Amino acid sequence: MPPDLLARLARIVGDAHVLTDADTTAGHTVDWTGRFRGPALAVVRPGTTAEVAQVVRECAQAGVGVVPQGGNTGLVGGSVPRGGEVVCSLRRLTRLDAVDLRTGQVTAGAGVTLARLREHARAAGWDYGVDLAARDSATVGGMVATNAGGVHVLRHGPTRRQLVGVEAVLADGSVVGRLDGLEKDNTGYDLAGLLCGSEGTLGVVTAARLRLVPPAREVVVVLLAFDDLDDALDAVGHLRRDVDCLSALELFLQDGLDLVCAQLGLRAPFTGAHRAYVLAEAAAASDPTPVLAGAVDALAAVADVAVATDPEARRALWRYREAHTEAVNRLGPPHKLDVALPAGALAEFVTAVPAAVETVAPGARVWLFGHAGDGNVHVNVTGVAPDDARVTDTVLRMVAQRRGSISAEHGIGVAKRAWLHLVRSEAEIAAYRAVKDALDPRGILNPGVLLPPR
Ligand code: FAD
Ligand code: 2HG
Ligand code: ZN
Repeated sequence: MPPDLLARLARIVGDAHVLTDADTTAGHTVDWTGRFRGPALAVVRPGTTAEVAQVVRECAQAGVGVVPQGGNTGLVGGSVPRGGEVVCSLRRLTRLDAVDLRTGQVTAGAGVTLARLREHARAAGWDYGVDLAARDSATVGGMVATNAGGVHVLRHGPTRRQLVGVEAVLADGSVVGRLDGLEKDNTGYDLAGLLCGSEGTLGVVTAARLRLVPPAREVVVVLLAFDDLDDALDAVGHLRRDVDCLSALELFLQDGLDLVCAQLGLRAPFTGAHRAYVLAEAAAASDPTPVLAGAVDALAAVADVAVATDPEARRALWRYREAHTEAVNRLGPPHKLDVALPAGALAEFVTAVPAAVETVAPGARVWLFGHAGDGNVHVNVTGVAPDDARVTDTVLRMVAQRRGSISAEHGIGVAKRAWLHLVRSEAEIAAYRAVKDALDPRGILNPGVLLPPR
């Protein structure tokens, strides 16, 4: 590394935006879970796309890796340094243009948080189709880079579906991308689609042109208790069929609910204990309560029901589900295995995982919850050392045997890169390598993420 790299970076972004001391870099060098951490050469905070381009160019010339970082809420270890890279924090890219009322699109800088984006869209009479519990910190750049899913995938799809265009800085410092908002433009390769989900390994996202959705004016949430997991998953199918305005279908289990209530001091929603809970949300222009209530009445085997229509009561029901991540983290850094299963294998997988984990990590605790409507289960395991690979190996092999996905929505990061071969062929991994080598031949961008180092 040239000795004057930090001075060169400071000339680009200003001294105040090159952080090197442990106190100010601490929040950038350890991930949200506390499981992944590493030293950074510096944390650099560019304020414009041009500054990002110069920072990347300088680092490339110096042969120093760049770890793009947004809100640092990623859960697979991809947003923190591993060995003295420059962390490029995009949080100062907070451009948020006026909503285009004719197209229902908006251009947002990479550092705009999800909460601010949704508030901005709503103020203009629209909404944004992706929502997730890390909304106050997760950024547009991070959500594009991970193709973030969240609770409304069932209705609006993941981030990729909201994307009209992306502006990004490539590994050589060149700026590519289109923010012109053309809904139809079949000209060449889909660079925005390629950058989406690339986890900072192909380019640094600096802005995105996003498609908005009509706002949900009337919303109702129900929490359904079941004493049998198959009954709960059958209910998921029936609700999908009978409620055309469903916007979320989530799943959690009794031990997770107990943990959330204990850790956050919440009262349990029902007096009795149950095997599984399905949270269903319906949203429409006119009150969806009758259609959702009718569909719930037609369900067999519902053990208990809570209904919420006003915003505070809805938030209270959502809290039982959304607070799982926070509650689990309070037990110590978890292993997070975000997986998807074919519908027919979901119940059997959920039932089999705890015993399988017990065989390789006796005494470890398994917490299962997720987006039932998408076949997406979050397997969280606590009580295992951060670098113990046995649990990951066991669970991901179970997923692969059942023809599921080892990364439903969080990405591969460093946490799962060693298991990519379970679900991607040699030819597919070689194609990923070829794309990476073509766009980043020196391996500058997020080295070690997604593909194992050579
Ligand atoms: P970071 O954590 O900073 O980065 C994530 C990855 O993207 C890293 O690889 C990083 O290098 C890369 N990156 C970040 N910014 C850029 C950029 N501008 N250009 C290029 N690469 C970049 N995820 C879901 O999909 N669904 C959920 O429901 C969900 N719920 C969550 C709930 C909680 C409580 C928490 C803590 C996390 C949750 N997540 C969820 C994970 C996380 O919030 C998402 O992955 C989110 O998209 C990350 O955004 P971020 O800005 O924090 O990115
Ligand atoms: C969620 O759905 C997030 O709540 C986080 O994707 C999942 O904590 C997790 O494992
Ligand atoms: Zn999730």
